[in-house]
Amino acid sequence: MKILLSGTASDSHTWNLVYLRLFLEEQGHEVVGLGPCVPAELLVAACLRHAPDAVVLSSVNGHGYRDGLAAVRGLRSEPALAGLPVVLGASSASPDTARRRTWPG
Ligand code: B12
Repeated sequence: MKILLSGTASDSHTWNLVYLRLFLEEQGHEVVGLGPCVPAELLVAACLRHAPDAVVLSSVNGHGYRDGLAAVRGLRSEPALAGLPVVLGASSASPDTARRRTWPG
């Protein structure tokens, strides 16, 4: 499976992305990594360019809800990406962000 891995717009943390990339590659997935601080417009452009099977978003700085909504709204505004599975995970270091969201479902 080709997975596009990305940090969220306001989040500059990087070790989460390094860890997740290694983990996903160990599971046999091809990973396209965009790095941290990725605005929704860049995420959308990268998805159109790379045509991933799924998007994994990582947010640990506490702004995952706001950033995640903006990212998913951006993706859903593109007809070609309207059904693309997205998972957003957050840090377990803070109870506020120890949540996981998936779209759709
Ligand atoms: C190192 C660190 C930094 C470094 C980052 C250096 C770098 N290049 O990455 C520096 C000092 C720059 C930094 C800055 C900030 N940080 Co900081 N940082 C940390 C710290 C100590 C460790 C993070 C880390 O690298 N962990 C190692 C990686 C491997 O683990 P991880 O990030 O937890 O990721 C794992 C899980 O979260 C999970 N996961 C992550 N994403 C996803 C996605 C999916 C789909 C799934 C399934 C799982 C998953 O899997 C990962 C691997 O196990 C944490 C506290 C902590 N102990 O966790 C705070 C922490 C994340 N930081 C925090 C904050 C607030 C900030 C700042 C806003 C501070 C400030 N006032 O400037 C800024 C952020 C600026 C920004 N724009 O984002 C808070 C976030 C609070 C919150 N979530 O509500 C934390 C939790 C500290 C705290 N307790 O307050 N930080």
